[in-house]
Amino acid sequence: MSAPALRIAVQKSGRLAEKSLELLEAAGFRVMKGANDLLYRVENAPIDILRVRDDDIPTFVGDGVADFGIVGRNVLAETDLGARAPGEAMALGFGRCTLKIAAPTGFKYANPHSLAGLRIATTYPRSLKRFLDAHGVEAEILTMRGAVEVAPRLHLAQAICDLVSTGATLEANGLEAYDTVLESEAVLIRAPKGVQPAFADLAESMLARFRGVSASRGAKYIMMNAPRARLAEITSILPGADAPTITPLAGREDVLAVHAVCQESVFWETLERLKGAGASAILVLPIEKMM
Ligand code: PRT
Ligand code: ZN
Repeated sequence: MSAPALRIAVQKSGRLAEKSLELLEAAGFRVMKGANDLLYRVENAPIDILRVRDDDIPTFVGDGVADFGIVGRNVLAETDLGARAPGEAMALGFGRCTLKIAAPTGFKYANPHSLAGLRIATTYPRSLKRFLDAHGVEAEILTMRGAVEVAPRLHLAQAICDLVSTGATLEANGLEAYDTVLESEAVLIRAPKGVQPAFADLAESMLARFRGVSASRGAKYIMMNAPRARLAEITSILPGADAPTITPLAGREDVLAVHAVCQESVFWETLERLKGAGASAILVLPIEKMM
């Protein structure tokens, strides 16, 4: 028997596997990739990482076999666990994709009612059914295990409902995307009855660190000198910054130093606009940690 630990279920191999371990590492948990393929340990905290098929993660968490799980929102939405359904604790910002309605190019799609009476192939029958019901559309759902994108060409269905990220798969199959059924990304899910009491504090700290990792990913620290007279204009250009720090510069009455955390991307255009507004010595720095 292993020592008690907080248990997190992650995908063993696939699109989310590596990024899930990277998140734990970025949060300061040193993952030991031991001989046991199904279970990794964390060296510096009592955390066990269960490595499983992504489809099994909601059930593991729902049943309390794991306290947390990292899985695509699309998989969580498709699992029907009733009262045992895990809750989404936080969105993690990777594994982004969209569950879309698609049909052969040239299909006259106006709105969901264009699907009435048709047959739609998908590996996401529950999510599709919810979408159709929400729009009061009656259509036949053909559940497949994979290769949904070939269904129209084989005359198995007139439309499909599938995950799209770059759109290359749709294009290669002569299909075009229309309505969005679900916006997905990797999410942290937690057991409905809460974590094991002995690990409640550890769980809280892990969540706070994950939030910090997610927040710091796109964020930048920006510093510049700004003419006092144009301060309002300059701070209004800063993307996603609340309350910048403004400090005087030694021996300069007319110029101030402006420091701010920008939550959104800082583009070259932003820097050009700042310069245009009189800012100088502009520095943009990555942020490693944030809490
Ligand atoms: O073995 P296991 O069951 O664990 O893995 P899996 O094969 O079921 O899942 P995997 O590893 O393929 O995907 C895991 C999760 O990654 C999914 O549940 C999504 O949340 C997320 N994700 C992000 C994607 C995509 N992007 C994606 N593009 N999952 C699948 N796709 C497929 C899509 O189904 C389609 O066939 O990629 C194709 C489309 O990609 P584009 O780039 O051509 O549009
Ligand atoms: Zn799967």
